[in-house]
Amino acid sequence: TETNLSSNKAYPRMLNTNYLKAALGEVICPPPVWVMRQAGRYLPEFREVREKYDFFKVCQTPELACQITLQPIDRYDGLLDAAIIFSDILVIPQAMGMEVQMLPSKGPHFPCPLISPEDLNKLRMPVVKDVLSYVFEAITLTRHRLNGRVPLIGFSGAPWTLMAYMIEGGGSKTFSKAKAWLYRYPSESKQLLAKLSSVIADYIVEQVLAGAQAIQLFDSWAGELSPKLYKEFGIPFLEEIVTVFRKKLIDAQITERIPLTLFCKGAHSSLKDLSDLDIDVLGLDYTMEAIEASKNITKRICLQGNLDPCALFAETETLKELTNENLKEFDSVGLPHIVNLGHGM
Ligand code: 1CP
Repeated sequence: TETNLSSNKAYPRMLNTNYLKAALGEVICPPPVWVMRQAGRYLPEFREVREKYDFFKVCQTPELACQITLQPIDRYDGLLDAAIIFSDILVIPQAMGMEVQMLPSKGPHFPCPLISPEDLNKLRMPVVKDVLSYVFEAITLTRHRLNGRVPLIGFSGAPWTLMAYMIEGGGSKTFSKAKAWLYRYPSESKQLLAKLSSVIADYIVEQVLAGAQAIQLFDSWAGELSPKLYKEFGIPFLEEIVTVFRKKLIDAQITERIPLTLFCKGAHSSLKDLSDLDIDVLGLDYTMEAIEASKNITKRICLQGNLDPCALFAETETLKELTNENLKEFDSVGLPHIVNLGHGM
């Protein structure tokens, strides 16, 4: 049977469904490959577009976002098994009314981060379908332009990671401001996480309705929390998102199983709890071992990952060896595997 939305006449027929098959539980040989941040600064054609336009201007212009999404698919024609829509996790704080700038060589910057719980009153609950319509338009356009070559992945940041940016105002070494909220204002923190979860659930449902064939949630700063904090402030909100996502898809009469990936960087102690959620793929970061991870999880699920991105700096021969070792390790586990790096390129 054809996997996923391919029965929808509006979209081109899928020519490569290896990513979707693996995500939904099949062992594919050789395993499908894609790369987190595959459309990014390592590509000269990406840097050329970025010289002309502001980062968020690119995100907000469907034609440009589509063009960049296709860059690695065209350059590595036939070698990648999935595309990921070009955007950023920080479009959600923007949609909730916060200003976010992308500073050259510094990364994201919030001029007015959340400082105390009173600031929660400044956040608005957006009508996701309207405020983030540019993302959905980019997805629909890209789904058509991909012409069935590979499936299109949509994504969102996870609640804790987005909360961390909204309070820190950018990247951080210690995340002490965001973690201080969890200790000092636990109930207000949960209010914020619940608001984010509701927006995120709507956001990923709309991405699927716009043509995304799989979804990945990035909890990039999961590993900054103690296992106890992550169990209290991370996992329950992921569970809420997954439950609402599945329910809303049924309500929208999407009957195909839409593969959902959780990439919770550094969440070693929580792999079991994460695998218990109604998800399909668990992303492993480069500090995790497939064999060790497989011992922790309680049901058959696909594993994604996890070569260290910095291994790309090795000599070519060494990189080949490291890649082969990584493939062998996942192979020995016997679960379906999607090859990827253990964090963004
Ligand atoms: O200056 C530039 O040209 C921007 C570099 C860049 C790119 C290419 C940023 C800034 N974001 C992106 C795109 C992006 N971000 C994608 C697109 C799809 C892909 O090809 O993978 C995705 C999925 C993201 C997700 C994202 N943004 C995450 C989660 C993944 C991860 O890396 O952990 C995070 C944490 C962000 C925030 C962000 N955006 C950009 C930067 C440099 C950062 C990280 C900054 C920090 O370390 O705090």
